[in-house]
Amino acid sequence: EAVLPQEYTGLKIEITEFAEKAQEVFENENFDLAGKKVFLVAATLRPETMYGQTCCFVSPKINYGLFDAGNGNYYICTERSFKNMSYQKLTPRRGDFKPILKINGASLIGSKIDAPLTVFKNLRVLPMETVLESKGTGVVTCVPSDSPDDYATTRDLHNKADFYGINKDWVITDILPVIKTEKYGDKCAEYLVKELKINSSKDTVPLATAKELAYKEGFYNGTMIVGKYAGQKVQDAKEKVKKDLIASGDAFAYSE
Ligand code: A2H
Repeated sequence: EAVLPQEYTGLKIEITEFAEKAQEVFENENFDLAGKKVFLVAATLRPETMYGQTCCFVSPKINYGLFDAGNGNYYICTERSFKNMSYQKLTPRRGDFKPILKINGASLIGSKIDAPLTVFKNLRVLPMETVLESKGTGVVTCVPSDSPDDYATTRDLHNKADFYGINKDWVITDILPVIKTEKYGDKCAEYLVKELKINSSKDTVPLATAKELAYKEGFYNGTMIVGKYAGQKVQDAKEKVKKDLIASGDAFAYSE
């Protein structure tokens, strides 16, 4: 466990059409969506990769909260993370972290979303079994170019859509190259998953190795190949993209 606080980018991913099960939850709880904007808040350490988002992951095992974030905005995230936000001046009232309602990750799957910066269209909420409730917001945005976990999960979802209870068409399998390194090319996650012969999103030990290698190589030796900072070092672009996302109201800095 890290001793220093970790600063995440909390990315606001708008839900534009809720899955039927989620709509039922809202109806039963008398929560009227009219005039409201609801966001899944994904916690990421790699804001510079957001151009390549292909879906947003929630855990079917986690009970999320729906929280009033002020100004007609509502967040879906773990209660634990909204509590932290409430002590970081990121919510309307310090120490107020009571959810309006609780909603299981499973009922959100299939919802349509709009994620900032991504070049892909028609993104969906999809399941990821390895999302931890104890870290970040419990919501993970999927970037298969640079995250071995995201790449392996996407591959599993596509190959076993029925098993996961999802529609195969919801899984975007295209990968946008975002960062280039000498060592791993321009899709480092795919490269490392193949190199380390990782067969499944549940191969936690080699996936941790792949994650470490991808992170270090990308950060120290990577060059951006898309977006406003194309041609710049990842080390320089990272903070700039984060600042831009915060300035446009699409994200906020969140620590834990
Ligand atoms: B990262 P750390 Cl492109 N459970 O964002 C499991 N994983 C979680 C999580 C949770 N509750 N909350 C966040 N994460 C993921 C992008 C990314 C990430 C890329 C490459 C590597 C990478 C797109 N997914 O993470 O344990 C989120 O995925 C590898 C470091 O706090 C978040 O950043 O170090 C990262 O793990 C935070 O992990």
